[in-house]
Amino acid sequence: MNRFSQEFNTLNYVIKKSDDILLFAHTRPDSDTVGSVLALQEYLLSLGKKADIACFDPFPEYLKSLVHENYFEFPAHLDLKKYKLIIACDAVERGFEKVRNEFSENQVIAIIDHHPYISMPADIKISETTASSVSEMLYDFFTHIDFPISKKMATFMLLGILYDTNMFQNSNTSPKTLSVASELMKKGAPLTKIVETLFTNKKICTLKLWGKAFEKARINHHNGMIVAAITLKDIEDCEANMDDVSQLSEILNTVPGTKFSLVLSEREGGIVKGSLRSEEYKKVDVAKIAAKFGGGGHKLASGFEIKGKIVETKEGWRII
Ligand SMILES: [Mn+2]
Repeated sequence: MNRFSQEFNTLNYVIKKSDDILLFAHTRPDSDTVGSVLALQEYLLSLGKKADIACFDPFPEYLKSLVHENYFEFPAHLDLKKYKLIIACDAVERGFEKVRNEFSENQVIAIIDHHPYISMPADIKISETTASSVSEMLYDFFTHIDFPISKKMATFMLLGILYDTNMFQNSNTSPKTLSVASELMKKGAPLTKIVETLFTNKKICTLKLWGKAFEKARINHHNGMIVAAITLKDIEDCEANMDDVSQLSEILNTVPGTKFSLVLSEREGGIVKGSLRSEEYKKVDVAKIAAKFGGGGHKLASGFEIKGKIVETKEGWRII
């Protein structure tokens, strides 16, 4: 029995009763939010439902070799009132909170997330912090409702799991995560192709940007932090894009003798994003560090956003 049996039953009941359904992916979509909404969309389409996907940012370029259709719509281009059911998947407090209040009483809101402290109200709330990813939670959903998972759905869910566990290297990888991944492979999910898409197929622009970050990285021997900063100019100089920044904090966190990594990256609109990573044995709670800057996340993977821009000084970087 899954602990969400009741929520899964309710969600599936509402799905069956709704013709127009909206799926919501989080801002700066990662492969877990993408994999989740695509797997759900496949399921909904197979039931003959209309299912749109909304996101405040475009579909990630690097996933277009794996996914050839069903890209995202900007919320402003959709008539949000027409959907009977809205399902937000993964990091619902990144983007979905901006539209949450535009829905009325007679629309059903479901949220599926694995991030801690989800305070957003919803009619159906499925929140499991021990799950590796929302993709893993959806596997439970499809298994619970006894729906045969297609090769496409399996591919999307394995994509989310591999991304959120950093190829089974993060401590959110449980024995169950591995058995779910194994089941998804049995259903035809192409492990090697997904790994290539996510991790090993590195464009020269990505490597150049990483080279810049590695060259600039500094270790603070007092607190064990390894930090690097990426400016918008770095990204422009390397002809790279924001997707290329995402793996940096994971890689820096592998440097021996460090306790946690911090990657600061400038974003459009005068925002600096901080991305923090650590490992269980290093005994640092990076969610607490992120919280000091108004952010949040997991103990071993968290982030924050602050207004400003990055300036390099002799002592290190400053955000002004
Ligand atoms: Mn996730």
